[in-house]
Amino acid sequence: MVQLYKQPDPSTVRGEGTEGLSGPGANVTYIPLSELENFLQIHKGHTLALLYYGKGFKSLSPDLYPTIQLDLPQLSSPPLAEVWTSARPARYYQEHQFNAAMNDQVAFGCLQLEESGANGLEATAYSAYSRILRFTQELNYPNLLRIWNHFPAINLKQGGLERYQWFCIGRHQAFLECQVDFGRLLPAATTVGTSSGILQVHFLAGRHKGQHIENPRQVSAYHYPRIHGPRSPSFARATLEEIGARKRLFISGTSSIVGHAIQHTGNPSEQTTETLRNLEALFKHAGIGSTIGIRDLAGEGLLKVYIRNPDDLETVQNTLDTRQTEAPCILYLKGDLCRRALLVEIEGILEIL
Ligand code: 3EB
Repeated sequence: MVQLYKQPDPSTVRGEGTEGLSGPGANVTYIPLSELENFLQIHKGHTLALLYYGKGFKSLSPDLYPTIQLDLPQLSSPPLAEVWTSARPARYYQEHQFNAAMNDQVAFGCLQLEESGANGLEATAYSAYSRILRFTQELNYPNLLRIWNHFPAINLKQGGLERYQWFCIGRHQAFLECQVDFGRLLPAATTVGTSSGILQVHFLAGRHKGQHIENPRQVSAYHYPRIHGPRSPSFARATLEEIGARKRLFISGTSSIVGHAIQHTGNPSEQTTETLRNLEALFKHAGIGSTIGIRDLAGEGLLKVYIRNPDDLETVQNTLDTRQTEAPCILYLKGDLCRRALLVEIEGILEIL
């Protein structure tokens, strides 16, 4: 059985935010809500973004930095928040529906857009991506490293297509206009449906290049055949960031898809195991780890596990063998995955030492 390894004592990554402790670029950690206020105090002026998962949080921040509340209910406890910080002091940027925080190496940005007009989600996704691409060019963070997309009713059919497919069309069009080869352009991503809200897109971009990696067990998403939608999903399976001595792998939402077909319909345990096989193949292909399990990878990581049906939580946890992990390193979230038959999806950030 593949076991997910444990994150080292978080106190070692909660220091004063010096480069030695927390690395260049951006740092990310999950913090129990009970410790959040203190953590934000310590990182005053160095916070890049704050993410809440679920509903009804009272924001602690003065909203200088992107604060994002995603209606992806947490299935495990204690409830956690996700905080991105910077060793160097952060600068902040704001325009209509768009917040960003940056240092001299990376920018973390967030767009929150109401769907409007006849084309709704397609046009809104196009607008979001056009603005992100313009922002990253103009402020000189031209390399996208990681993107997350969230919107409600992702599997709902509207005008002959599912909303996810409309989203893919708008996103694809914006990337197409860059006139850059998709294999070099597209970063790791996640697209998971929320229970409520508007279109929320957040991203990390850098002055340094990321290396985008595909999975030999899976057809590249940007080459998916048209049976999955008129425009293919625009993302890489992973992006490897190298900044100074730091190496970090941003792993896209990964699920029980081999080739381009879903495996194990209706079986959450098998889907989880298939997902782990995909992750192992990805790691091997990226030259980190091999046939060994995730837990054997040196370093530390953060994982998000999205589950469609909360009743599957225990099954998924048992299959991952993480029930004993008293980890603030795994967030279990209820989310709607972009194809109806998908029951579980795993994404992660692995620090490679
Ligand atoms: C898949 O492999 C599963 O459209 O941004 C995973 C990660 C998935 C990102 C996206 C979709 C996306 O096709 C779905």
